[in-house]
Amino acid sequence: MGLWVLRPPGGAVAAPAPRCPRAAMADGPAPKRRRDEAEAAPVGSSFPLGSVRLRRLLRDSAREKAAFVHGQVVGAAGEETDAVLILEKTPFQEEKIEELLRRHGKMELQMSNDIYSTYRLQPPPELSEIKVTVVHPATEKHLQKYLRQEVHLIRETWEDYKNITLPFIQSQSFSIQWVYNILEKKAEADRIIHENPDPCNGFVLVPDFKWNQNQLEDLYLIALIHRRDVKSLRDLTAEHLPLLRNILQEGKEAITKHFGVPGSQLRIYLHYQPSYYHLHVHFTALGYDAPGCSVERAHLLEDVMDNLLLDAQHYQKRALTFPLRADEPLLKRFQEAGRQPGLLRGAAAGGPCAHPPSPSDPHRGVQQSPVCLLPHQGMEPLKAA
Ligand code: M7G
Repeated sequence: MGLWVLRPPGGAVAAPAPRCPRAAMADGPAPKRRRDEAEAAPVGSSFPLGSVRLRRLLRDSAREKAAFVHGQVVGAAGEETDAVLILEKTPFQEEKIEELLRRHGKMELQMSNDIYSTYRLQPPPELSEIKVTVVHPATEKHLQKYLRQEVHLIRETWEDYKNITLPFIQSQSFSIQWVYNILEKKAEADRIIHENPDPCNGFVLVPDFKWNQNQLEDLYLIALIHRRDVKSLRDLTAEHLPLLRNILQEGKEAITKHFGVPGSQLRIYLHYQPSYYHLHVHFTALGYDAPGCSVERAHLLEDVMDNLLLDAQHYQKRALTFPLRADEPLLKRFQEAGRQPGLLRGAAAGGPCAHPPSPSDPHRGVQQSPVCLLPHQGMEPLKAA
């Protein structure tokens, strides 16, 4: 996958190759390189925005002031490739507000009522920046990721993980070349905020590409671990506690030092499921309602560490809940395995309440959710959006 970064990469010093003992739970071969990686543009090259043809609007958000666009890029030989463009109006910066009020262009009254009035204001170009995130060439999976869709909750037992999720992510997950580029200082080297170079218990802390670093309100950084054998929360055991401790302590210290934000104002968490299966930890400003920070996806790092202290195999025993978009292939796999009964109106998949209880999901066998309808309440499977 090609990602256009705003600044050229810094010194390309390769990090030492991690030589950790293979994690007990990190099964399966490393994901294969795919076609989209091979075709990605060299890191740091600029993107031909002007030649993009608009295919469709995947999603827009009035609240986030963002549009997710499917575009097509026409190459020199006339070949067409897909791209995802995310266009976002950037947050206000306090020190620029006065300038904006003084130097605005046209100001048009929209409505006035008693002491209330609204206007349409045209700011000078340099104060009306738009952040553009480009994914090119984009895969079908990228297009799906940003397409507005219905979302459903999955409750995944450890057995589900081994039998359904793991084989799926080994065959289909997003390329993590961008992560290796950061770890090997081939991209974003000049953005690194902190690094612990230890191959087993070290990590790199960089600003997330969702954050433009102009204001602290939406502060967002990610810690990417050096070792390459931990895909997600599911692989974590007590063996990883020193690594997690380093991320927590050094990550907080580095952010306080660089940005003046105290640890008590940081939300530090992992996603399950992540989009990218190379373990990473999210650091966001506590006051920022970051995408993916809700209870069905975010797991606070300190809670994860406590769970591992109490039981080294906690994440290889318990059931985990996560959201999936309606037409994600993983959802289909759960449905095919009869493990997403709540999606079916009626007992088409053997009945929503018919599963025997599982050791890692005490709720299984019990009526699970409000969409777990009785047979007479509706017979049609829900169609994917
Ligand atoms: P995730 O939990 O795997 O998936 O988080 P999500 O994208 O669905 O949240 C991966 C995180 O890495 C996200 O917060 C992304 O914004 C961030 N990210 C993704 N890419 C491709 C890049 C990148 O190239 N550079 C940086 N700095 N961050 C990225």
